[in-house]
Amino acid sequence: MTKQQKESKTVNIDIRKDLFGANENAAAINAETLKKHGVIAFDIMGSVGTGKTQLIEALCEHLRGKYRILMFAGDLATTIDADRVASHGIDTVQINTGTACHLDARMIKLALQKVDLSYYQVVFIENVGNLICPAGYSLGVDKKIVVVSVTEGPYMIRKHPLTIKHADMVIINKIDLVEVLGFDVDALESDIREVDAKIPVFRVSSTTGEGIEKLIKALNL
Ligand SMILES: Nc1nc2c(ncn2[C@@H]2O[C@H](COP(=O)(O)OP(=O)(O)O)[C@@H](O)[C@H]2O)c(=O)[nH]1
Ligand SMILES: [Mg+2]
Repeated sequence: MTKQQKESKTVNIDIRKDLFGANENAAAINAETLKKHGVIAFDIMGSVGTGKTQLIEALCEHLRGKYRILMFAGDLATTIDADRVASHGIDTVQINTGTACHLDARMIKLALQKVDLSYYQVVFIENVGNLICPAGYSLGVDKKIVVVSVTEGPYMIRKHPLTIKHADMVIINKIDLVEVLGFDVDALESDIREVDAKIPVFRVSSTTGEGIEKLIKALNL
């Protein structure tokens, strides 16, 4: 055996473990920071166009007299969603991710350092529009909420069950369009239940306000 062979070593790098480990550490710090300031935070995930921003706008309209609210807008490049929420008199923080298809805990940690958290009571985080990537990255919030809607067709849960597995609550939005689309909401809800039999599911319309008060109660707000 040559000297080279005797001394050779193999180093295994588990990228997933390192990446997710670092994220989990940052998420734990975020959770601690939010708890220390008595802030309740929600991570709102879902595909582009399901109504995440409109839902946050509807929630803010109901809650802004009761709580001091901060919204974090995760977006690749624009400030469109932050501007929409700001038009309701809500403070916002824009997080542009560039090419990243999701927010991660380190981005939220940085953002939390830039605000006076002692002023706020509720934080809504709109994740980057994507039903797949955000699911695996904890942000350190109290509840992960997935927004799906009746305009994405009937198969999105069956095609993307992972997001539901990581969530604490599912919102079926745009319920006002069910009749005109002839959409089978019960079938969609049973697809959700196939993935997680116990997950709370709420049917709302962020446009008409249907179901929003019931949702607010369920969020303990
Ligand atoms: N009819 C109807 N339209 C909605 C509802 N929620 C959102 N929308 C519309 O759907 C589009 C996408 O909503 P948006 O909040 O931007 O989705 P996001 O990409 O998930 O943030 C917009 O044109 C909204 O006005 C709803 O409950 N009912
Ligand atoms: Mg949006």
